Amino acid sequence: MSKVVLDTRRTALICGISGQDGAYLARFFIERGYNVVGTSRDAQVSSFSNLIRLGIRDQVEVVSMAINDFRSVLQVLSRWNPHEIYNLAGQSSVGLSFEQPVETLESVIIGTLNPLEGVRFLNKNIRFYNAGSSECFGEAGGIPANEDTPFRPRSPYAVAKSAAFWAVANYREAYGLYACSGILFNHESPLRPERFVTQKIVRAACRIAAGSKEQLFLGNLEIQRDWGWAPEYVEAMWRMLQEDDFRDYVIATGKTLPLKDFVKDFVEEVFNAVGLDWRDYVNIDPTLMRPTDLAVSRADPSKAAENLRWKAKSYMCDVVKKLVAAETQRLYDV
Ligand code: GDR
Repeated sequence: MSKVVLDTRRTALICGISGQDGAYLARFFIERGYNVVGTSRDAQVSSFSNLIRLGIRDQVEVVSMAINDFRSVLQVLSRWNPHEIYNLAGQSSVGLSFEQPVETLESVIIGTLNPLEGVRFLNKNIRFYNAGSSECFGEAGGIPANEDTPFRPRSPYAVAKSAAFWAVANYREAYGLYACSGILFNHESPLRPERFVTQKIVRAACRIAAGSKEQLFLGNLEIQRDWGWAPEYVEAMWRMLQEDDFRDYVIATGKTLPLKDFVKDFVEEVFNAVGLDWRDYVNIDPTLMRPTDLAVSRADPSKAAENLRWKAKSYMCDVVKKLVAAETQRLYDV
């Protein structure tokens, strides 16, 4: 007689598992014994290269879900009945949002409302994490932004993320949902595509060091960012959902220095790490500049340290070292 084995593990549903954060979050949960279900718009054609790179593809159940289609969201929630949902889906490039504003607003705003509605409709005890963004703060005048800093979004992406943030806050207040947003500052890893500036710089510098004759074209170098290490940041997401008091948190290193941490400093660190002088290879291409950009992005993550007991361990220099080491290894492996 066959025995029915009940799976008593907690189930985490990761919406948007193909991206950098989805992959690291999946690995974090697997290490903690969770049952991990990940969604992608069409799971049959997705390559899930990030899950493969982390060696966890076969430990994750992947399912198709179009997050901007309520029926699709409802079906997945009913079928898998997750304890925790992490909404990391939606268009995530600020630069691309200027070219695709409608897709950005739809995928982020409708893509947040649909799972919120699904939770409200099916099971209000499901805990819901939403990926917020430091872009919502806009230009905060050089003052480190915290949870009380007003939003002044300056891109279609930031407008969308701000609306999604307030939708989450409203569902928490109006319907008592266990829902919150992490307002994450930039967090990097080798899993990022070259669309983002850190991997664009690292991959080009490593190729040049390996003999490529190319030049690197960048937009605005006079931009300051708070750069952290993505694998550390996914733990903060999880910690937020383990709290009884549901609230939103700024997640960042908080360590930007007034005269450091600009794109040009990042470029210099990377080229130094591979033994090259960046001035010989980097050119400015004005077409890569955004119609509006944030010159300075500084964070005050002290609430996360206090309440979540979470602190970033890697700062910009550590991030550069790890990215260069990973890319050098990758080039060596291929
Ligand atoms: P960002 O990341 O917009 O901060 O959003 P990105 O790496 O795209 O840009 C960082 C800064 O570098 C400047 N820059 C360039 N950017 C790109 N992509 N390519 C270039 O050639 C280039 N040259 C200069 C940009 O103008 C920008 O100021 C990231 C994303 O992960 C979001 O999803 C997330 O919400 C925020 O971080 C916090």
